[in-house]
Amino acid sequence: MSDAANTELDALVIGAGFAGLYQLLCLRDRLGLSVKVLEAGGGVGGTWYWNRYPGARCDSESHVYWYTFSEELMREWEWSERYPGQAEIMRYLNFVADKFDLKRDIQFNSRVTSAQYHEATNRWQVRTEDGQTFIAKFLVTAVGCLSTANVPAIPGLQNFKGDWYHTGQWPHEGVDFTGKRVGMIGTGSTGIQAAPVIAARAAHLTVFQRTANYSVPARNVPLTAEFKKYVKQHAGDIRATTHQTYNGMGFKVDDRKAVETPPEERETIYEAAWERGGLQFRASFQDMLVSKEANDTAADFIKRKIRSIVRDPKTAAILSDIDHPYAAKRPPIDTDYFETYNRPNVSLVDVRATPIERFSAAGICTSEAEYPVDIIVFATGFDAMTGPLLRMNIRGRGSVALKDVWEAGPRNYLGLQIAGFPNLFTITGPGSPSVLCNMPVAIEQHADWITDCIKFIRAKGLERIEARPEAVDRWVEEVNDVANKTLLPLATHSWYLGANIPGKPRVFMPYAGGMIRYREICQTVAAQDYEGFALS
Ligand code: N01
Repeated sequence: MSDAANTELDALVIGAGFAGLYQLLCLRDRLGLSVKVLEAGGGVGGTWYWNRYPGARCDSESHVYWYTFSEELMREWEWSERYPGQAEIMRYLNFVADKFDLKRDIQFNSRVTSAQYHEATNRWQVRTEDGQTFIAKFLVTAVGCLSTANVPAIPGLQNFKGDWYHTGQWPHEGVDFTGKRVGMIGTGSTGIQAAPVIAARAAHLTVFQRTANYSVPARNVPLTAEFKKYVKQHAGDIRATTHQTYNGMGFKVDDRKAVETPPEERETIYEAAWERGGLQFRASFQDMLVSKEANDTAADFIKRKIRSIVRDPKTAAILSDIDHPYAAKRPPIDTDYFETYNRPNVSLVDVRATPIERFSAAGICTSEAEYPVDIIVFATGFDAMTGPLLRMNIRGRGSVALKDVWEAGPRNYLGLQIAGFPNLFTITGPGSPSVLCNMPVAIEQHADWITDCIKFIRAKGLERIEARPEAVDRWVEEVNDVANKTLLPLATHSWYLGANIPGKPRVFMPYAGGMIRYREICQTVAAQDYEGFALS
């Protein structure tokens, strides 16, 4: 611990996105702790700081994609569109950080490279890339679930003479596609958002699709003055609704069942949901994510829509040849995605049939052909959920490495604490609803729970909290049980299962029991003096 900048704190938070900002506010302003946030980026924003790719926009509607801890803040801020775009979210998070004077306690451009728990002192020692060391009693990771970019290890990228970019590490100055031949790999939520915008500027866009994907129109629009007024007047009601819905959204899942609804009526319901647009499509029927028969009706509807939009039958067949249940992978929403394939400057390559084998100096080579391009866009996703935690080299009691403890997959209690890692809290970690929930709702619940927990520890004159191994076993079982009651594990190549990263253990990572159930469990645990945790 001999480094120059050896700062001792009550709490250290890693990450200055939605989670880190609110956790800082809670611990500093409500508990009066000395707190610092270390952030790898040059500003606040987290995922939105890095994901500046063309078309980047949230899929939660703006009136629920924000903090709700302050009704004053909810009345002060005004969103301009149905879904907030990346730039507007950045303005919002900067507005919040400035309003609550948060930036003075955030150290930017500081990537954490190790975090080590010292038993003798009951302190965490955290190091940054530039060699600084920080000492803190409590360590909170607010590193996001989708912040470790996955650039697939396809040979030859170093030989490629053009430029390449991963969407999750997009240059701040932007990329000029004018007159360029662009090859984009990946058709997840990101690729589906980026393709129409790139196609509108590039000379030619070739999309390389491995797994065909569903998408429903977002139907983004500017918000009317009337709706903005409604949001201001009903800030409290909107907050209450997001606490009463399965996934923290502003809409409820309908009570009716697809399998019990006559086909013509079902078609009318899907048609209306398609026209309304957005993630609400999956709320059309309550059995959509638990019954394959019900899900097939939604899948069939969307596949027919794809075939009716895309004019070239061969392209339409490749796009609609979808092998997993609807919404078993994260369901994208889009603006003119399938319509983009009707443009003369867009083509699709099926890399399931003809895999990408290597990059050449000129472009992308599949088993069948070489596609010369000037720019390659990797919309290839992330080492999700565990990736951002494991890359920080976290070591707990006895210097045991988190990567060894999680060798067979993540194991923790409530998604919040790991046995053997005292006083370490993970916001939206694996085993929490996180990515299956509207993120700010999940984040506020976690940060509030952690704040109450630390308050309790201090009030009782305690020093340490640590998940008990038996509580971890119980929680892992609960996470598996609730996932197995749904169709979610059936998308065997999904990042929810870690299947997008070669060699990663296949474990269903998020908690699929819903935010309401999760919140209740966390409340009960706290009310029972933190049952399942060892306090000392
Ligand atoms: O990443 P993904 P993403 N060769 O992992 C393909 C959130 N998000 O960045 O399916 C060829 O979903 C891969 O193919 P396959 C949201 O939670 C939200 O799009 O593995 N292809 C897939 O098509 C989302 O789910 C918003 O076969 C390869 C794609 O790359 C999450 O972020 C917007 C390949 C990756 O899709 C991640 O989305 C954007 C290879 N070697 C993102 N490797 C909104 O709020 C990967 N692929 C709207």
